Amino acid sequence: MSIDKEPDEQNIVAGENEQKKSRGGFFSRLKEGLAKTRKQFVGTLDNLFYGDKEIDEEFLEELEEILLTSDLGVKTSYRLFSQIEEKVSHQELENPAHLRDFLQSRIGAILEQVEAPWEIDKKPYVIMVIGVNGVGKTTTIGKLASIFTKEKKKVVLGAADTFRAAAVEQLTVWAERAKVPIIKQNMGADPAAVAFDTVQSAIKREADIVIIDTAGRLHTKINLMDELKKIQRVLGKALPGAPHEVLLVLDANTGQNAITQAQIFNEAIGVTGLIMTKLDGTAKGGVIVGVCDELKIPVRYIGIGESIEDLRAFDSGDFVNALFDKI
Ligand SMILES: Nc1nc2c(ncn2[C@@H]2O[C@H](COP(=O)(O)OP(=O)(O)O)[C@@H](O)[C@H]2O)c(=O)[nH]1
Ligand SMILES: [Mg+2]
Repeated sequence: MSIDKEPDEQNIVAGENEQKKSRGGFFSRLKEGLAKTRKQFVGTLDNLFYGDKEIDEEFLEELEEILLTSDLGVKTSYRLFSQIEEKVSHQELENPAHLRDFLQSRIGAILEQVEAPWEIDKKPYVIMVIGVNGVGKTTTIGKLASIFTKEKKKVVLGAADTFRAAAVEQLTVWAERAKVPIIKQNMGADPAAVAFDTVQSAIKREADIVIIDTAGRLHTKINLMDELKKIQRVLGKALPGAPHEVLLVLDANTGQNAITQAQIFNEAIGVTGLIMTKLDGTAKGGVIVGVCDELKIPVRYIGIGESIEDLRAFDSGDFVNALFDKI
C-alpha cells in the first residue's frame, strides 16, 4: 500500500515508529472499506440509540427489527437479541450506550472465537482455493502469492480452473505481478491433472507454498462438487496430507447467501479457512459475523479492494472497532 496516499497518514507526527505508522494506515483503510456496512448497520442502531431514550418494549421491538434486517444472518440476530432481552430483564443494560457496548462485545466475541493462527507447517503447504464464480478466487490468489513472497516464501500457482480460457490467462497475469511461477495447461485440460503437476513441480523446486485455483461454475453444481472432490483426492496422491488448507472465498456483497454457500461447500468438500472479499463498497459486510457464528471456521484474510495490497490478515478486534466506530 502506498502510505502517502492515506489522508490520515498526513497527520501522523514525524518520529513515530514505522510499525505504528503502517498500522494506522491499515486501520484507516479498513475503516474506509467498512464505511457502507458501518453506516447501514451501526448507523441505523445509532439512530435508534440517539437521545435520552429508555430501553422499553417499543425500543426493543425496533432493535429486533434492525438486527433481523441486518446482514448478520437470521440465527445470529435472534441469538444476539435474546441475549439482549435477557440482560435487559435482569436490569443489566440500563441505557442505549450500555447496549451498544454490549452488542459490540458480543459481536467481537463471535469473531474472536474463530480466530486461529494460520500455521503453515508443511513444505510444500498446499492450499486449494474454492468458491462460486466471481467471488474473487483468482484475484485473492494473486494477493496471497504476493503476501507469501514478501515473507520470503517460495510460491507456485496451479491454474486448475480450466473451464474458461480467460481464467488461466487471468491467473497468469497475477503470477507475473506477484513474480511467482505458474503451472498451467490448455483450456479444457483435466483440472486434477494440473493440480497434480503443480504439486510435483513445487516439490522439485523445493517451494514452500502451492496455491491451486479452481473453477466456480461448471455445467451443474454436482459436476462442480465432484470435480473439486477429485482435485482434492488427486492432491493427496501427489503429496500425502494435501491439501493442507481448503480455503473458501466468499463475496461480502452476496449478504446472507454467503452463509448458504459456506454451508454447501463445507458439507461437500470440508472447508478449513475462509476469505471474505469485497468488504469495500458493500453495505453487507455484517455477514462475516453470521458466517463465523454458524460455521466456526477461521477467517484468514479479508479483501478490501481490487489491487494487490488489498488483502488483510483478519483481526477480530480491528474489525469490530472499525465497524463500531462513531460515524
Ligand atoms: N472491490 C473489490 N473487488 C474485488 C475484491 N476481490 C476481488 N474483486 C473483484 O471481483 C471480480 C472477480 O474476481 P475473480 O478473482 O475473477 O473471481 P473468481 O471468479 O472467483 O476467480 C474481479 O473484478 C476482481 O477485481 C475485493 O476485495 N474488493
Ligand atoms: Mg477465477
